[in-house]
Amino acid sequence: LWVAAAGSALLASASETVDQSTLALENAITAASNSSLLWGPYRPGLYFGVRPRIPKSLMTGLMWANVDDYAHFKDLRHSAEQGDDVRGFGWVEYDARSGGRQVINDVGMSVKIETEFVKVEGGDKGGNWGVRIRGTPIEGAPEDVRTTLIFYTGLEGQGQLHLDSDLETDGIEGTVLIGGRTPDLGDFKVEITDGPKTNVHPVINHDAAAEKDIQKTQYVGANLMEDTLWRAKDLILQQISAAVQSASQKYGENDMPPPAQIFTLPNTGVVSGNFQAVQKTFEGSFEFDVLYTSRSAPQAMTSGGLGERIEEIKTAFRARFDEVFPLKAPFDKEEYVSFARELFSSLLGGVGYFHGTSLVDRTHHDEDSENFWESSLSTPRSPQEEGPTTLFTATPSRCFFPRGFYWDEGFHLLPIGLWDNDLSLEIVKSWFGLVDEDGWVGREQILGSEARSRVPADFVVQETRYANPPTLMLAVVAFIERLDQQANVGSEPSFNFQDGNGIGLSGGGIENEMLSSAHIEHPTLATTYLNDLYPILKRHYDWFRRTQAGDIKAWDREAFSMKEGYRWRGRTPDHCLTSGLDDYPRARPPHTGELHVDLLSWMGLMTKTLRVVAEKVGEEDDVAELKRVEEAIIRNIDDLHWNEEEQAYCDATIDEYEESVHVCHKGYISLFPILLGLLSPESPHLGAVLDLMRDPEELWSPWGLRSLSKKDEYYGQGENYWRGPIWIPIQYLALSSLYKNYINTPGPNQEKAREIYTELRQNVVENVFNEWKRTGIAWEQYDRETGEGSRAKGFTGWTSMVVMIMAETYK
Ligand code: 6A9
Repeated sequence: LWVAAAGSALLASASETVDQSTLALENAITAASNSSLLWGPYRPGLYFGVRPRIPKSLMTGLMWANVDDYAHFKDLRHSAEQGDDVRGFGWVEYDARSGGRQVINDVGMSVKIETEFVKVEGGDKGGNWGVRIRGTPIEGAPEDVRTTLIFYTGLEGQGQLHLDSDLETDGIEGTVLIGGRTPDLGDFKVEITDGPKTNVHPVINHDAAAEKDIQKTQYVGANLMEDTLWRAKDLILQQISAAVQSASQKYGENDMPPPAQIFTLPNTGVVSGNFQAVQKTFEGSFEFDVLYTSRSAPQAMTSGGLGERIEEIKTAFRARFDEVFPLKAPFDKEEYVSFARELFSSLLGGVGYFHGTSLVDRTHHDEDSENFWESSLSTPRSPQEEGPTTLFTATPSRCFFPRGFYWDEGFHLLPIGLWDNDLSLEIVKSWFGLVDEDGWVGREQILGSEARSRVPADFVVQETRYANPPTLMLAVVAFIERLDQQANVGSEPSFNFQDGNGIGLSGGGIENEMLSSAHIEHPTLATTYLNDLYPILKRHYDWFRRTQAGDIKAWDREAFSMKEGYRWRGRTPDHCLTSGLDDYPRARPPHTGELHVDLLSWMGLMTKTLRVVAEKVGEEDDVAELKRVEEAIIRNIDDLHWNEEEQAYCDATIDEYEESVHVCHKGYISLFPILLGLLSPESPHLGAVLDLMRDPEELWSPWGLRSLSKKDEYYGQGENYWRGPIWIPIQYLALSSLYKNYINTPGPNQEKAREIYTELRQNVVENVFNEWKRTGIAWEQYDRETGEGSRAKGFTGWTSMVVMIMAETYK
């Protein structure tokens, strides 16, 4: 049943298929293949889609629809969409190395779908995997609800697929087998079983039934052109509408066969095409398996093995979760535990692997001349297609923004790094692999046509002068802290590198345990990793300092600290998307003499991080220079941005009399020196900033800190995205910094800090939890006056950081 060896063209060496553009820190395919991270549900924009971390290879996906009537099929589920009538979906237990369980409460289709995904090591091609797909009528739906499901495999790049139907496994007919081979995966087979005998297939009494046996399976095969595989749903809808049309011609509207009969694939097509779809239709509850076996694996993936493995994973996941995130009172009760597990699993299950070209504008709009923002708004963009590149990353929201965002990622990596340090390093490496020769990396990674299809045209082009907060520094710091902790304690090591490859250029340093116990067995390899990272980190840092530099000549300050003032590029009168805080009010109109307090703070964090890495890799000269910059930044936070009258940190600009003035819109940006731990506990300004946080007329609400003060003229105005709503990553930064820097340092503000910490933690967790209970999901933000979840649904990106807040595992 294995596909016979193909011609030598198919056996091209693996390296030929690697993108030349991403060689910097990108894994070689062989390394990826050897690792336990090769396979995964790495198409997080789909409800379920497994692919390997190989640019062009095997892609799989799942679709389903209710077939009790003719109306539902057009909404055939495939990519997760914000508008779908789904009451929550996501992984409830998930580990990137072994697998887990996802639940999709599909109210619209009257069915709860579960996907239980497992991986089994073995052989030298990344091992086997399997998924059990289970359906149960949702509460209130009839027990005999009819559901049709389509599982497909498709090949991008070289290789072949071949379908064989009507086979028997374990004495049950109806198994379909797709055999295949690619240069990287070798030979493999994918079995789609018919599941246990308890499954019921609809019995069709209509005359048309005789023509087609829908008792077991249908299928269709095709040869798809390059880069069309991601439109698999269109192809299926096309097939089905042809079937509906021919039925209506034959039987007329009044004698149409039932939908379960009509909405079926034709059992024809190219059985050796690069796209093979298999369909099953059930009545009531059902389950069946998809089993992928690599020929190089010592044993085949079986339904029995899959079932056992699922149970093991569940038990191991729970035990490990309690260890990594020991939830602290009052959040240690059972209902909070399942909430926390689900949020974290969904974050981890949202990790994807992306490949494709990007649209980049390198023309450098002049933002250093007067009225620049008027001209840059009117100048047409001149995007070039670049790449292709690849990215391994978590995603903010699977149903709305299923792609990589630079500043979201640093937040994602904090919980992920606690769970699986090596995985977090793979992701960091992947992002730094995108840093270009100048040191720039695009804020939003929209790679390939599938990703592009989900983004409005205005947002697609990335500009090489535009930045975004360098949060990946947080992940690097967390890694170094784990390293140090291990060295100091000398107890149970806290993470792991294997087989001498390090995690650097050669890749392959990924452990192969079932659940990665986060420990280092070879600390020397950690140094290799940092050695590889350092030059890129430095290039990236230099890019920030060069391109986001502020013009501070209007500020009469002492020479030493003069240079350290910064300005986000990419401003318009109402927006500063590059800051991440989109419509947060800034100077009006934009000015070349503006200085942004949040950016100066980020530069402080970045400088400090680079300095710590420089110390680790022994770059003595850099250490000395970075220390000086760090001190200058800390001094300038006060010198340039503290406003005595307002008792707050503020942005600055140049007014119409060419005078330097502060622009004070109190809110998140006023907190940045505290959020990033740059304000000493002895600072004379600490008390005022804490008061601003705690004042219900300003930032304090019973659900968390508001993004903008209630007293600000822009509060709740306009688009109202960052003008009041409550955002979880900022709550995390505030809590983390209070906890680490201020509540344990004796002084006049210690009590205040402690009080804020305790209440804020309680408020934030309670609200995200209550909203999850009420709506079934995590939200992008929470209303400033009611606490209600709003904007993007299923936002299990940085909102999932509440898990760390519950466990008080601040990094
Ligand atoms: C819109 C619409 C189907 C906006 O979480 C990602 C980012 C954050 O980095 C940023 O701080 N979000 C925040 O202000 C979402 C950005 C989405 C932009 C693209 C596409 C999809 O239409």
